Amino acid sequence: MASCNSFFFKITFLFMLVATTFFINPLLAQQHSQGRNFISLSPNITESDLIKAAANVTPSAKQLAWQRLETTAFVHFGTNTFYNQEWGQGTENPERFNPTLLNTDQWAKVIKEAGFNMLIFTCKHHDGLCMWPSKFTNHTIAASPWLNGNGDLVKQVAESCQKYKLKFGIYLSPWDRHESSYGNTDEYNKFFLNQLTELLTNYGTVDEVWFDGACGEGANGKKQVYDWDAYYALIHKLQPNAVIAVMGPDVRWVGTESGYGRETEWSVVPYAMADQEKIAENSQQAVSKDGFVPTGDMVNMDLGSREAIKNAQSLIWYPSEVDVSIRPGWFWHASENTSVKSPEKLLDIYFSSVGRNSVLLLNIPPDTNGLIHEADIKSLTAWKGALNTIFKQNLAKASTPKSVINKSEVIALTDNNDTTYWDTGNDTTYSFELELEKTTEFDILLLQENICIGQRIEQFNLQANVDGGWKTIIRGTTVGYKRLLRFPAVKTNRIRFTIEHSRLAPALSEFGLYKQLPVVEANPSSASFREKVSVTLSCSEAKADIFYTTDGSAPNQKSRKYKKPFNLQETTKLNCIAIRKDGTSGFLTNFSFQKADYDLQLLNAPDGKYSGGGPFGLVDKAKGSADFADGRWSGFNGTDLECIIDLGKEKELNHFGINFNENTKSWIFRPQSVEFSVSTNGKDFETIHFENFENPEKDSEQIIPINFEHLCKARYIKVKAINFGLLPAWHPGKGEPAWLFVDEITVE
Ligand code: FUL
Repeated sequence: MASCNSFFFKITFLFMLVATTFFINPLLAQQHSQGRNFISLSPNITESDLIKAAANVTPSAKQLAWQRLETTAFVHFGTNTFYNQEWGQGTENPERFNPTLLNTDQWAKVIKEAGFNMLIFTCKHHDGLCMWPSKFTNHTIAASPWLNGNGDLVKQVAESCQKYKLKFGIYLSPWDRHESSYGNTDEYNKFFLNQLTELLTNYGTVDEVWFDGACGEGANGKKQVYDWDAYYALIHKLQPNAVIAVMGPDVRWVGTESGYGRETEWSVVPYAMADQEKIAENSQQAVSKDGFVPTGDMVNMDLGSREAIKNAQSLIWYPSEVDVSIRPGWFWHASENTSVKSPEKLLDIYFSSVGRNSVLLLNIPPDTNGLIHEADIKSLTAWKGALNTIFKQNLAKASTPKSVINKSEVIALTDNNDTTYWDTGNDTTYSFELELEKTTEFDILLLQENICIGQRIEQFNLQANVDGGWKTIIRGTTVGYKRLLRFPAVKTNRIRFTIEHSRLAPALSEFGLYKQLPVVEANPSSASFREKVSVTLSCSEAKADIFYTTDGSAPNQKSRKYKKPFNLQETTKLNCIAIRKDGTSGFLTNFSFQKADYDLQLLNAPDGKYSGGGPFGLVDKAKGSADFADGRWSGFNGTDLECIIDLGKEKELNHFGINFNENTKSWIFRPQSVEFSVSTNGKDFETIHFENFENPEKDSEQIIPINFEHLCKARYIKVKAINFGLLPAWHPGKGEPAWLFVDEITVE
């Protein structure tokens, strides 16, 4: 077993060797005086010396402390909260800022209990209203009714952080849409430095300063040139241990605001990556929903591979931070109370941020009362509970070394200490075998490198001995501070871990095997039915029991236990949970089943991918949402909708309606026309409504509702919507067939 300190000499020596070929840039050496996080390279450097140099770039002490925080919280709160907007104009009236129940202890408590280690507060967003009574402008909360203008919100947040043992960070937007000096470069820089000085001197220790890249026009229409070097120098002087993030030298913006980092994430990158201009250009990219979408420079997929650093003039330790909001927006909006990210989504984000060598910065915005909303707390609590359950016990802990490593190295690898590690020395084979305490099922691999030494692992794999043979379970690239990988569950008592490629000898500090939460699945997972539907439940873990309710309440061990398939005869919200013998449980999962009031015959079936829950989905009273993939919409690819509803008997009717979903970027267009006709015998139909649609001339995303009144008596209603046809000339998919998306036909 080796430790960070005992290795210090080895590393110092290596560094001295490296330093004969490379030299330290004096300016940056000063900026990063606490670690060897910057190396300047000679232009004639050989490839192998370059790799050695890269392997020896290490985090500064403050970068290391920051990385170990793993999860940090953002709190966006200010004028925008009260104006129900994301970006203020700078003209907002401070009178509107009045959070009557504001309680920063509640923020800190919620954030601490959800496992976060730091809180970063938006002291001033782009609108310019300061959340502290700055002496350098009148545009502050002193001009608001909150606490009769005597409040200092930054002070309250800093004190609550101290009380709940959270580190404290500040967000101060350089872009200020209110301040009249903005755009008069020198004058505004002085103003900004004055504000920074207030924040860095009056509120105790500041651990992170978060600068955004936005640099828009000021109130006077001029563009400001920020004096970053002066800002950094001031921070170094007043709060030397604070990391400067995003538009700063210590912490790199991952490149998207989706919550998903790169699979291959290097903390050692060419120094050009720290170029503020490039960060600024890209930091206002559109939010991507599904993962990492690279769009250039800072947001390239590959920032630190051998290829990416090949022509670097200098290398820097510049680790990634993944910022994302728990809601669609950064500020609180009542309309988003129903779109708070689910605990499952937060867990996925955790695996894709912390588990990809990044620190997670999750935004949790308080509401207009000044409190974190219960919807966010509910999701955070379930997420934290899931993390506690999953990572409670390392299943590799009590294993026996079978080759290469010894017992004390197994202990080092499973002691939850990122500085004790498997010292591979000068070996070129980095592979070990372990016999697990017993035959075990696992589906998560956790790896950590001792980054005090550098980031070195380039490729690895995990194998399991199954049925007497070795089977590769998972292969990955970088590890860095922490890497988490999920894979289909495997059952074995023998595993082999191999580092296939590494820059110099790797220093693996943690190796863990874990099990994901049990998941309940329903077949069908949703349906619209006429008489009844038979539902089969299954669980990803054979030994866990499934409990369910049909009355909307949350199931627990006292609820009905699933034994065999059952029928549902009414519209039902089926809530399920899997509970293990030890009492730990998976997430609550819900499935919905809708009973349709009428028979419906579809003359033309929708596409299998968008069947809308079956034909009855069109009349099941469950309207499709704005999300065309929510399972409720029936999608017709190039074809028309034509259906006949049978009410069972003749009825007096007066209201009819139908909704279309238009999402032209996804090739979904409104119909050319829609026609309703009625009949008493199912043969002779009379048209009661016909409507043509204008062609869209640009991209559009909307639900198009058609409603009309017509008094009549009928048993059968025929609805026909003619597909848009081929995509128009302005569309990237021009000439291809359009989709027609329909949900909920109403007849009353
Ligand atoms: C962005 C800002 O424009 C957003 O409003 C938010 O503060 C986010 C964290 O950074 O660039």
